[in-house]
Amino acid sequence: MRLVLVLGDQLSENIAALRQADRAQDLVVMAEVAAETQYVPHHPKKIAFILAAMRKFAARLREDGWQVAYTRLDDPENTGTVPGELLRRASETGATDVVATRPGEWRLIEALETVPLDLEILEDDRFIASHADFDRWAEGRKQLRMENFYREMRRRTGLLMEGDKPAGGKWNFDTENRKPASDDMFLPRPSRFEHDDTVAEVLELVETRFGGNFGQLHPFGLATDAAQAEAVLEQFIHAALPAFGDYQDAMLAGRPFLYHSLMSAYLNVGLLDPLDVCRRVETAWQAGHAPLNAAEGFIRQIIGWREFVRGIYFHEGPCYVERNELGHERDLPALYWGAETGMVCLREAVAQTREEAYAHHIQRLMVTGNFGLVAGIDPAQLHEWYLAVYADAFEWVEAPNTLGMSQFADGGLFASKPYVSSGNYIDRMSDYCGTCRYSVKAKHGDDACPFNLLYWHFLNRHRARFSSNPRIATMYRTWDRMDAQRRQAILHGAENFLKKMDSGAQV
Ligand code: FAD
Ligand code: DLZ
Ligand code: SF4
Repeated sequence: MRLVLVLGDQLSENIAALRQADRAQDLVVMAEVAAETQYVPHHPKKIAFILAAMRKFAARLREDGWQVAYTRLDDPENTGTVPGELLRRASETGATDVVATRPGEWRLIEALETVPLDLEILEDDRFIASHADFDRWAEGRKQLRMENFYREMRRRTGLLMEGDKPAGGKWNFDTENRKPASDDMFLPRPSRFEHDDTVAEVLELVETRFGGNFGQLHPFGLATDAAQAEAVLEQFIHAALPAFGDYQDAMLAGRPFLYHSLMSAYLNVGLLDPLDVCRRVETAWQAGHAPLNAAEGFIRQIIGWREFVRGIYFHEGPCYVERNELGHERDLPALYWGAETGMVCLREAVAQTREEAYAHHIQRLMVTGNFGLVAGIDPAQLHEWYLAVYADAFEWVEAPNTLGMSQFADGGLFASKPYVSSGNYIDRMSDYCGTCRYSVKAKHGDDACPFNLLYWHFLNRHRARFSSNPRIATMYRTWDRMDAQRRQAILHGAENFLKKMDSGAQV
């Protein structure tokens, strides 16, 4: 008999370890453990989602004839860690061999490697590019750019290809995907699921144990099994995909989901298969149900960005998460944990994160991420925040997005410029600024939008690094052309704002 480890984000019947196992003889080990539920203060919705999905997956495996040793969080014998549970099951059964699928975090890979059992770790092949594929692609390249990698993935999968040419004659339709939304638009309602007995039981457990963590547990309507996740996919293709491309970057107060797919959490834990999802989206385009800019934009996020950031995470190794090339050391301000703020964009992004354990990409990148970068917040603290608060957050995908794409903490390994902006960008893409206590039009002075001040403060303090970057050199020329008094007023305003925020006062 062998032990077959299945982790909380490996909930696919097709996962490598299960494919290699023998259902007549082997024992599947699944465990809810303190170490995984506490390594960051996860949002209660995220914990409930994962534990409920684990319990339902274990039940399904049993129905399919597998033997499953399942540890519940409140099991008195629970050792509290994944390696501990493997050792406990080994001593109960006399098994010495373990087969596992490679975890998505170095932390857990390293912990597993210390287990004194005969452990075979298989590659997680739910991804299109293996680690070797990515390393081969990256080798010898001066710059690691998603766009080049994405084209290879298009060729490899044949998605949206006409022979060896991209469908529609272009690889990327991003320039068509930047429409701001208006609040009288018809928006699809996201699927919400009734609580079955498993979900109800898990919600009680999570309420008791993790009710004090940042985040609202109720109302809870996430999908917790493959059939429900499939319903989310169907609903997305039917109702949201046609407008997905156009409004991908838009933000509206009180409308957290817009035309986004809400699929990241389901993809990341294994309830949906990424290639299957992309093929279904391609079919919708072929059938004339969605325009090419929507289908291409969506498929690029999955076979492009998702695969690419995973490649980066494993290519760079465990120390990636410690990088801080810009030397940012400011503590994460309390507003990220819901302290009152007059900045409507941040208040909205944080409030919906607290309610939904979800924010869409532009909110993560251009609101909470942008603020972190221009304010000089310690990227390690931001990394921990993003890892904790989103239901889809696992280090392989969260860390490169936070440290690399959003915070430039890896020195621009794959981002060609830092994602910083003044308030103008947020104003163009959202309806936030109209009700804000700050004025997005004011460039300095007490009422000036903090992004307008901090944007220049950032460029000024990192001049040596960025002034020769062709993608932002023009901004330095604009700065240099401003009269000295105005520059002084902006920098002074930014310093005052940061001082106030650091003192704990409301900003
Ligand atoms: P949609 O907008 O509908 O996009 C479709 C799918 O494409 C997503 O479900 C996701 O699987 C994939 N995708 C899109 N963008 C990315 C990306 N940049 N990297 C990887 N996959 C992508 N995504 C996570 O899955 N987990 C994270 O922990 C995470 N942390 C992030 C942190 C920061 C600072 C930033 C800027 C982005 C982060 N992202 C993360 C990427 C992206 O924001 C989310 O995947 C997306 O918002 C999820 O919502 P959705 O499913 O509605 O996506
Ligand atoms: C995120 C998470 C949580 C909250 N709880 C568990 C758990 O109790 N048991 C488990 O096997 N996995 C859990 N996970 C997912 C793991 O943290 C995830 O497998 C690793 O971070 C690797 O990606
Ligand atoms: Fe955000 Fe500035 Fe707009 Fe206020 S004015 S919502 S702080 S961008």
